[in-house]
Amino acid sequence: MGILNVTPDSFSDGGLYHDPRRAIEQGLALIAAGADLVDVGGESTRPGALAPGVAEELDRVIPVVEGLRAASDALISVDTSEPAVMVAAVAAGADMLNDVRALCRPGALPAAVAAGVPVCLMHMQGTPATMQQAPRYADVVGEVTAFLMERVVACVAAGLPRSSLILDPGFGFGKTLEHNLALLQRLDELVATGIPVLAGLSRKSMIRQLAGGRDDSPADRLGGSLALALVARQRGARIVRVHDVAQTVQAFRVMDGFESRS
Ligand code: 7PM
Repeated sequence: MGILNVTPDSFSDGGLYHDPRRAIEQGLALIAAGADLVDVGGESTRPGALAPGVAEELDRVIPVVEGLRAASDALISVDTSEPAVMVAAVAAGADMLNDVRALCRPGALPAAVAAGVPVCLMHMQGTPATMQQAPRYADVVGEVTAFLMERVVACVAAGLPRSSLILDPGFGFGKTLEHNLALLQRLDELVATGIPVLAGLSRKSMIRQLAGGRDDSPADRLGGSLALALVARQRGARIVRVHDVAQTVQAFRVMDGFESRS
């Protein structure tokens, strides 16, 4: 899954939203680089970010979904928590929804049912504004898994088939380094639910923390992003959400070529 941010303040490739044509070109470049799906996001969930209004989010996202749909058959995912954006995005041709709030917002669950597409449910502790202030868990893997399975039950009860759900532990969303490491180390426990798992680790701060704590910029985290994408895939993730599609595809092909010859 290639990341296509259409926010003015995204931490690693902001500014594209000013011109939907540039965002569409960037999305097509991700597909050309080997992405099976493109995740279009109009709300920055950066720690401390302010949420855009619904009209603003629609304005950022919908023209890009329409443009990509007109130019490509690749799968289009839309990263949103807003019911109106979910409905409009699918009407514009999106194939999937990705909600960092796991359809918890009022109206989101019925909107996703009406949209009739697969949904990625992500775990987050707190809200983007405050989530990194003091993340706390007694048992992070148990609590994240329990939350996601509660959401699965709610989704199935509301009419979303279990076979259309994807689970994501939400790396960096209200988690310390220790929490992120436990979730990745034990990703197999989430995979064991039988529901496909998505992992988003690309350019996240745990890379800087693991690489020795040097201050860097997110775009300098390619090596670490590739390392974590390989680990997530080895632990059973079916989808990895990444900025650097060509490099990730190459890393996966090299790993597959190696494994098939050993
Ligand atoms: C600043 C900090 C900007 C973090 C953007 C982010 C995920 C996601 C995001 C994820 C799923 C990023 C995040 N992360 N959706 N949306 N899983 N399903 O690094 O990990 O792109 S936004």
